[in-house]
Amino acid sequence: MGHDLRAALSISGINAGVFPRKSMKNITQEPIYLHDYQVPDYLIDTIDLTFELNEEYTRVKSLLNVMANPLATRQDRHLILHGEALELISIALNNKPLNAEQYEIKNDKLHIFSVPDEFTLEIHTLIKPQENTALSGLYKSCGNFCTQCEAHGFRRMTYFLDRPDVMARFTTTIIADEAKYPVLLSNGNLISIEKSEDGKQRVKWADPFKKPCYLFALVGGDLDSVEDYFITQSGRQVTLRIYVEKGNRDKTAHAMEAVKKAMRWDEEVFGREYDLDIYMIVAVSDFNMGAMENKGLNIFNTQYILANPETATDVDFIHVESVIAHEYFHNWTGNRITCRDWFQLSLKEGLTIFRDQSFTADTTSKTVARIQDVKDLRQSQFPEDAGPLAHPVRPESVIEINNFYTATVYNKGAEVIRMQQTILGQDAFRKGMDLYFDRHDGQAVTIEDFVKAMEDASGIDLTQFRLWYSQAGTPVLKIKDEYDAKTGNYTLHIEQTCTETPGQPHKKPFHIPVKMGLLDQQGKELLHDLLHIKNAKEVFHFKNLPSKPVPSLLRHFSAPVKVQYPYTNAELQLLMQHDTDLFNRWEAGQQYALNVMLKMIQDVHDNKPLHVPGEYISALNHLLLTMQHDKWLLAEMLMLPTEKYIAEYMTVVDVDAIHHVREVLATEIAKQLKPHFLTLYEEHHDVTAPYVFNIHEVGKRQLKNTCLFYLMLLNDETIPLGLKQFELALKTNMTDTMAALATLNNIDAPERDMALNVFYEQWKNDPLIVDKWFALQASSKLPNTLKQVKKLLHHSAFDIKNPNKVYALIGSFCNRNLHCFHTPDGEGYAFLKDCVLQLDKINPQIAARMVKPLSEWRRYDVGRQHLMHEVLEQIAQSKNISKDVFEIVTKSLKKQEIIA
Ligand code: B3K
Ligand code: ZN
Repeated sequence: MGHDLRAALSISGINAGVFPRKSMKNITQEPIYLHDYQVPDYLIDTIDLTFELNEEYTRVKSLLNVMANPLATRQDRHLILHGEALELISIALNNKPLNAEQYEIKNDKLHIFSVPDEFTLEIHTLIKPQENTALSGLYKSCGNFCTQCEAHGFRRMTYFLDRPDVMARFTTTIIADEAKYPVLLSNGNLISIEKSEDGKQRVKWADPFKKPCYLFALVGGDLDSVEDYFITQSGRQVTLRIYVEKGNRDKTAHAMEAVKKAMRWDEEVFGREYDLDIYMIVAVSDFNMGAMENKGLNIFNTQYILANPETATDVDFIHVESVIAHEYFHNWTGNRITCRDWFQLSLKEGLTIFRDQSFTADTTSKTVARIQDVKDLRQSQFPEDAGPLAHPVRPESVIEINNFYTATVYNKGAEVIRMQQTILGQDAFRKGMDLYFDRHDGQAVTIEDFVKAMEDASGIDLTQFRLWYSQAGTPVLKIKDEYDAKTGNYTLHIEQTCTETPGQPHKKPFHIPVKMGLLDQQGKELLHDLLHIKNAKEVFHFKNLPSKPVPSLLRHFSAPVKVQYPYTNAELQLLMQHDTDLFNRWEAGQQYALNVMLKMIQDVHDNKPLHVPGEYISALNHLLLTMQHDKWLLAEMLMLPTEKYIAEYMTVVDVDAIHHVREVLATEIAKQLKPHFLTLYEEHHDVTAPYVFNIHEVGKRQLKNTCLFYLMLLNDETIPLGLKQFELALKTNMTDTMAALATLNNIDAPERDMALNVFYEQWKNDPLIVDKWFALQASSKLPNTLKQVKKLLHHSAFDIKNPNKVYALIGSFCNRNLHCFHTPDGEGYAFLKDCVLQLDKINPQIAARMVKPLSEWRRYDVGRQHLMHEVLEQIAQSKNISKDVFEIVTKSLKKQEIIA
């Protein structure tokens, strides 16, 4: 969800004569440090904004009530405000215009000299939203004005103290041509609407809650809307309104239900009620991330609002719900209580991810939701933690804060909250949350304040636990055991280690909560427990066990660590079938598949013939016969670990061997279990049933489509099956359409092109579906995929200024298509370099995100290392690269040795 612009690059198209272009000299590529934090010298009590929206320029008037901060330590009397790419028209202090000697603009800062203790400041600026391609600050999307202020977008509209610990009360007046922009929105409650004879409309909003400027939002456009209401637990009626671009009203029902579901859940589970009279969501097509939690006026990427059976898949439906829940939950964890500084980002993001994960677990499938959390963490956070961009959940230094909206801050941050819940227990954790809300409502606070509330509410000492916030890297637990048949004593030896990460060569032991259980050889649970690992080495004794047990370790993934325990295949099979912890059943299956594939990769390296063990196929066979009561989980258990996850287990990533072996194994599974897959497919494929979104139906569809995936690997008489599903579902059921098309996408046959063309013709007017079409082609395993991707860059539907299109086409290829991206000739790397350099001039945030796959260069063979290193160097040496890209690239290159 994820996901502003930095200073130095010129904002494309801004008139160099009027708007100052910055020279390289002004770029501050120096890091800022957490330990340098100081309270603001001045506070802003109120801000009264007026936006006059025009086609050529937007005029912003800002009236501030400023006062010296009694807690500040600085002695001089200068007020320093942030501002970027602004044309300053005038400044007046206590109603008197300032002359040129009284202020100075330098390095994106406005210095006002010798100010009094309390004063008003009126600032007029001009901006050009229509030319803002960085999508930070005020910009235009499909003709409508909208904003994105987190982290540093507000300073691109007016001069202000753009830091989260400066919280002000906002009133906003928007003036615009009523015919063009009938909808004018901002935070808080609507105060007045005035219409004038010149066709202009003047709308005033006031937000009663103090907030940092990153939570400011403004929308001006011609939008459709749907309205509903919610009665809160205390009986207040809240108006709910979702605004969408014209013609999309029929795709908002699911989102509206999700809002109500999230509101109810937060009341029931955390006792948190909504606080304004209206809650508005606006969905826009051009957005850098998933969505933004602006107070009372969330702005969303259309991707996370628009959904109906014809246009959205099961996974889209689930994402809409969880992103809506996430942004809504921010109202308490982020808005009412915000971050003191951006180093504390995980205070709101880790906590809010934890809250949305808990919501999804409660409202869908607890096990599948957890599987998804863990897959996300392993796919994106583990590699980050193991590479040159590794940073603690609370980073200590940052060049560009927008580079820190990472899987570590978000997903590992959520795991750190989850571990506190596990250590304290549900009840004490809830008391800790209540205390946190009571103590800090209306404040900008730190991660330390959060942990302290947890400690105070529970009486549990979290001193050692705090290391999870300051030490980077994924800890590894090496676990060994022994059983004494004479005494019945069983012993677990657990050793924790954590490898070096940038700036942190040595790690102290973490406090790791390990949920575990012991099963007997028949699969019966003997006991379960929560072990606290606090030292580098720990020993746990279990008495009176009748026979050597099988340990079920790290149940429900109770800590973000890697476990190494020498399971036999028979033990893994036992866990797959009997573990009372359903997450660990899945985990055992993944471990089993991984063992099989790693052995096969070794065989490839040793030039030995590949062999798929019969017991593994039998284990899957057994699943198919016994797990049908939980179809969604069964579907998950039938899926092999991704190529990226397998790569995590290799010292030198061999992309070709990984790809080959995974294909061989999947095809063998398909061959041997074909009759089962066919039967299950037929049983669950009901073409006449209308699409319904509930967990039962999702489970059925996921299972059926997993069967289809395997059957289509057989490349034989099953192809018509996929084609038929594609044709029947095309206009009514996007889940089934995409599942079928995804299988055809990897087959080098005329049916593939035909289906892709039919799909495009059917859906070419729906941009989100065209994104699916781009993403699919970029994910194809076929050897000409890069050529195809390059061709698609010139397709009329592709637009490099639209982040969704960039993610779909370039992102899918470079991030997810390991096999095709890493061809040994380095063509994929050169392609990515060209894209990054082009994107950096348009939207540095997106460019910095795209360049990340190259940071993992040390993981590959010497040939690929050289090629990846070379393109990183070329990017680093390109003229005028943004601070965003600069930070990622220089950190990636830092240790320049090539590891053979
Ligand atoms: N808080 C925003 C992220 C803003 C990213 C700025 N580069 C979305 C979210 O996490 O809810
Ligand atoms: Zn968030």
